Amino acid sequence: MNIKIALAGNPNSGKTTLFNALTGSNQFVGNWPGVTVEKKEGKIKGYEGAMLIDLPGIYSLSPYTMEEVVARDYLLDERPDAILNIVDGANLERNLYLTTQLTELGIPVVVAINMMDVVNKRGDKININKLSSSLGCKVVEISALKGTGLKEASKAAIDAANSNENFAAAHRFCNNVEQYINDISALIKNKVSNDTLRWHAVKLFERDENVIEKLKLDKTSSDIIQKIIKTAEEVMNDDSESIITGERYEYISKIINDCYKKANVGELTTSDKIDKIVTNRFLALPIFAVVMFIVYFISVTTVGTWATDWANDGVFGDGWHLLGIGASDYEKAAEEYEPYGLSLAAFEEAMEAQGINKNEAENLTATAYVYATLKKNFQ
Ligand code: BGO
Repeated sequence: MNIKIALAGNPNSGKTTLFNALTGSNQFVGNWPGVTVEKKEGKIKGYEGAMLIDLPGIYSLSPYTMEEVVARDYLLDERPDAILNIVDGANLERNLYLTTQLTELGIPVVVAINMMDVVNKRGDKININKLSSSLGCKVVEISALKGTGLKEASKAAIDAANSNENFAAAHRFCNNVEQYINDISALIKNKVSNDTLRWHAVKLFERDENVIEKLKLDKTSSDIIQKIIKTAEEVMNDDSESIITGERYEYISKIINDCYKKANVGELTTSDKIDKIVTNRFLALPIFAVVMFIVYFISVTTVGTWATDWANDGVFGDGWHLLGIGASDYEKAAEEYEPYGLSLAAFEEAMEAQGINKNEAENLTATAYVYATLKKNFQ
């Protein structure tokens, strides 16, 4: 049994932690072809022949970043047997955007809701069964950090990879958009595999340049697709990409309403409470001014003065004294030199009174200098 499972998820969703936990030390690190994006593969522990491929962390399957292009090219061209989609349960709404796109690829998807330790600590509840039926795929709860639910996640991914059933997304756009997608699908059905038909149709509707370039459609089909998109944009009063994005978020927000129950609905977190005060339209500027004054005050008095004095006198002046260490030696030596310093100052004062330039005095011998001083005094 040789199966390939792609691990996909948002940056910071815990993908690396999960990858390391599932593969242990069975890892191979390289680069994705032609780009400097790191590629990691590893054998899943306990499943000989099951390879986990760590895709770059991405927020969507758009063609805007190198990571997104690498991930979607892999999913479309290599066709892994399953996708293990790691989702940050503490930020479910944002993370599910990618999930809505992954489920359109015709590849079996298993969603692993990570950070369940954080979700449980907050007292929030996720209805896994409802979420699973809304997304149309298996959903498991895990904590990659604590190591909980990992066996269930890897088993679910292996089962999905071995299932020979066709995988189809549960999500449907509104009737109008579905009609436009179906019309585009009819035009390209001979150009792409049945599995990826819906994904390609959605991408063409969004005017995805990479897909347009790859499919190399004839002029008639391209013109018809452009007409479909223009009609959609006129009817729905928005550009086609925003129409799809808006529809996805509407679907996600319905899922969140149905499946996610917050423990402290309406209660503000500490961070929210602070935000409410410091971003208040009347208080924000005075608070900013007070903070800036405090920063200025501290930097020119107290801490600032201590630091400057220590740097000037300690580091660059009298010698290196850290927290007084070595200071007593310095003070003893300074005491010994003090009479010489005072004598020198008195001597220089006398020279000045006699109109003798200090620079000239350095060129005179002591006798000559004393003679010159006396002579001046008695003339
Ligand atoms: C730091 N639970 C909790 N609580 N945290 C988790 C879990 C989980 O189940 N899974 C992952 N994390 P990555 P990507 C960190 O690194 O795997 C944490 O980008 C820190 N680091 O430990 O790197 C994980 O690969 C200092 O946290 O994610 C990591 O997807 C303070 O989520 C972070 C706090 O995991 C991202 C956290 C110096």
